[in-house]
Amino acid sequence: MGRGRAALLTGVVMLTGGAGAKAAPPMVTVIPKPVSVELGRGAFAAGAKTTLTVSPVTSETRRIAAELADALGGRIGPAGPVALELGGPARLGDEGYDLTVTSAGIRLVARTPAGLFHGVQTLRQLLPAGGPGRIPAVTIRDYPRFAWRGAMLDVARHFFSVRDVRRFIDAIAFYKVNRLHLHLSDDQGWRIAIDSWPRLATHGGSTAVGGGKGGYYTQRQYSAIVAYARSRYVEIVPEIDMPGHVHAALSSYPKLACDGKPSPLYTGIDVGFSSLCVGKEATYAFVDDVVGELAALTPGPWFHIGGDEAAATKTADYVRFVSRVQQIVERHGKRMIGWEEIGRAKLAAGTLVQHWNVDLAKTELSRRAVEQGAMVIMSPAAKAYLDMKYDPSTKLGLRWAGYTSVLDSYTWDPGRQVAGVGSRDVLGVEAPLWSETVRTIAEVEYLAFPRLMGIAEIGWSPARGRNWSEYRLRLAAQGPRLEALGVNFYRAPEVPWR
Ligand code: TNX
Repeated sequence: MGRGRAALLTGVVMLTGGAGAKAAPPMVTVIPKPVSVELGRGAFAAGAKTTLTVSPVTSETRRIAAELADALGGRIGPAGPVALELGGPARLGDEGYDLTVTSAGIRLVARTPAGLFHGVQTLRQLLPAGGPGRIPAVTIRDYPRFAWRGAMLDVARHFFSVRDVRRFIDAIAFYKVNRLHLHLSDDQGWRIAIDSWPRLATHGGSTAVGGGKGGYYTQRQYSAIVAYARSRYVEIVPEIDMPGHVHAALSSYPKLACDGKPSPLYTGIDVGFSSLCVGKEATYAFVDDVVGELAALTPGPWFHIGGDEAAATKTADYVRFVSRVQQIVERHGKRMIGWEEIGRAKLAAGTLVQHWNVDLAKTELSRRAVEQGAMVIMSPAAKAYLDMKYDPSTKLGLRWAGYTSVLDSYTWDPGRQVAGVGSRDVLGVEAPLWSETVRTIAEVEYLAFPRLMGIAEIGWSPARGRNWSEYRLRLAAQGPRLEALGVNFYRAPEVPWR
């Protein structure tokens, strides 16, 4: 299978079919697949003497250039064969880049630092796994199909340290994922310090599923995550789940429950049994304080209010609650996001709704949100839920939405999930990782990789030109890269791993 050339240039594979199949041209192994790729002749050999220039020089563009210098084994200098430039054409949009590699040099052009950053990730994937070396001569034009390419980490069922989250951010940014949604509260744990309601974290954060010790982020730690994510062009989207999934908050402040009765913390994995008391004013003072503090710590424009599986809240109460909370979120300068159930309420235009349910009878909720002017983030559970088991032999994970193979998670289109919700209504895709069964970041990675890479590609690459038989070869070539990065992953049997 073209081993000769692949051995020379690790960023390239020959995509020939089985015996008798027509030879296809060689293809770079980059994920997500760029919009257009033309391979040239030869390669650029990067080494210790390679110098990079960057223009204009700002602390931000220098930081991006320094990352590339590090990957190439070179350094930033006043002149040299590798050039990073802002000021690209409008067609590149907010995140696109043009990349030209010849045997003489590299030119990377974008309109924004984010575009330069994405181009650097492409270059990292064109280098040999784990070290400097030769980059194939290539011309790439690239920009995303969707603005929102997200991952979600449930830090409530099990808690993950700042270090773990940073590590996850590094891995997702390598595949041009640009949102990290943090599910910060649930029945089993409250994971963010709120100064005006301190027991949420100190009591509500003190355990986890299975009864472990839990944990929470101080506001300073949360800000450090936000800043680190920004430096990788990943925007943090905070979620406080309400009016259901709130047992940890009710146990911390019993007055938020309708019966006002104290209750012990919960460490099981049931859903749908807790509710804030929609009729009490204290509830809205609480929501206002929590949204206010967290919004002030979050530079991104969104605030996710959850809103899923509120089985312990009457429908009329739910609808009333969501419209009041929507006003609170707006007052704190954010745009509201909710799981698809918020489609039952009256929504302001510009709201985002996150589609997740596999139950076809309920998909009309996302459509109802769209009819009110909302846009959709697509996270269909049977395709995009990273906590579903791969197959019957997978030990971690759940299976309520079915087994989700690497093939399943790659072969779907965000514009064809819900009747009445087309590509135009879709802002992008997101892959949630619920953590009932995962306790360590290595376990998170095992479920996320490689499925998240396919979802990143669905979010970034044009639908035309994507197909599994070609993707699996590019994916196989990413194995050594994930190893070099120290990212744990599942060696799915349907992929011919190198
Ligand atoms: C459903 S999907 C949930 C979560 C669970 C998850 C487990 C959604 C919005 N809610 O509370 O953790 O299933 O897969």
